[in-house]
Amino acid sequence: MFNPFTRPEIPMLRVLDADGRITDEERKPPLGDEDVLDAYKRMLFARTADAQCISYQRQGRMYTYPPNLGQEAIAGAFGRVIRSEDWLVPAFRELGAWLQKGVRMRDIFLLWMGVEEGNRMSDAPRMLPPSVPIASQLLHAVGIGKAMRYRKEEAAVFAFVGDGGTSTGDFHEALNFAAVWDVPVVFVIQNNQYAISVPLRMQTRSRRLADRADGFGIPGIQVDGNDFFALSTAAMAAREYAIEKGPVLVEALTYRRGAHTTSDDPSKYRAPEEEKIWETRDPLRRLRLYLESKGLWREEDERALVDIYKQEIDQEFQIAEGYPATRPEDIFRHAYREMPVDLKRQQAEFEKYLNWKEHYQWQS
Ligand SMILES: Cc1ncc(C[n+]2csc(CCOP(=O)(O)OP(=O)(O)O)c2C)c(N)n1
Repeated sequence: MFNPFTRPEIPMLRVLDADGRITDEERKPPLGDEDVLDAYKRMLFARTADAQCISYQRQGRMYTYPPNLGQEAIAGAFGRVIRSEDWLVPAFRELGAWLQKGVRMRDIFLLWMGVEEGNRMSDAPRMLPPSVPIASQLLHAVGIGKAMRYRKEEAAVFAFVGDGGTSTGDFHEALNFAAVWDVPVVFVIQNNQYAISVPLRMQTRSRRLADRADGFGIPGIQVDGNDFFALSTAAMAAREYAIEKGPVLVEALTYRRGAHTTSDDPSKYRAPEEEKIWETRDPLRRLRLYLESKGLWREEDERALVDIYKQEIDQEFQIAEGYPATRPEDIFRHAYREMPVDLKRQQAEFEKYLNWKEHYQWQS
């Protein structure tokens, strides 16, 4: 019997297999060997910086950090495509894209040290600060896109969100109005399959998050989020489409190999077998195997470069550590030019509490 409710399965975009072999020559992005090598090095830098961040946090020198391990190809590929005239609207787990936009490591350290200046990202024009309230940034992205259309700018907005973020009202409101206004926004979902401890299957019945695009009347695609080549092809096409026509949704299917943040322990909610499977699909490993097979990269190159990167990153960390520490009143600054009465009251109360705490600690 005819079943009107069945829909065909649309394959995920993939170009590079887990062993670093090209499986779809036609969809390979137009990048030369030098470009691919450069992209790999940038991803390697991001991975090295990521590991250093976790180490600094563990030494008590940084408050918190959200690891990127396993997701670097997404930021690596999109970061290459995002131009200086484009806007980058981040969530908080796209380190490689921030770096390619021009953010300095010292600002990233300041950010996670709780120093407000880190949020300014002064070396990265057209980038918003990271957004901890998940998916709220998508509304800002749509507003920026509308302004760009109004000013007839030939550029795009790249807005990132996690799979958990797609369960929010903000996600739906943003995509709906993006579609209605034809704004030039590329929405990138980093589907790492977990929102902290909540797996995707407990958040949605959608087969693929990319399918959500249909409901908004915009194109959507699911891409292998550990495949630098497929991601690059999708990113280039998405930018072009967004500028010419309107918003697009890219779901990059990946896996967060590390913890949600340095305050999380994934062994409480994930099986080691699952983690092992995704280790074999690691995005850097895949691209490295590709480069090695072409004689463009050797293990010695990697070791030497990681040593250089570590030193570079450490120098930046020392600069960040040299900044004056955050003062309690900084928490209340930066949001308003004239602080409203209720916030002033909160600040006074907080100062009273700190005085009390200091006195109490001295006594005990
Ligand atoms: C509006 C809002 N609700 C809840 C939280 C608490 N929270 C922080 S991260 C997170 C999960 C985010 O998951 P996802 O969007 O998949 O991104 P990921 O952390 O996996 O990169 C939640 C619920 C928050 N930051 N903001």
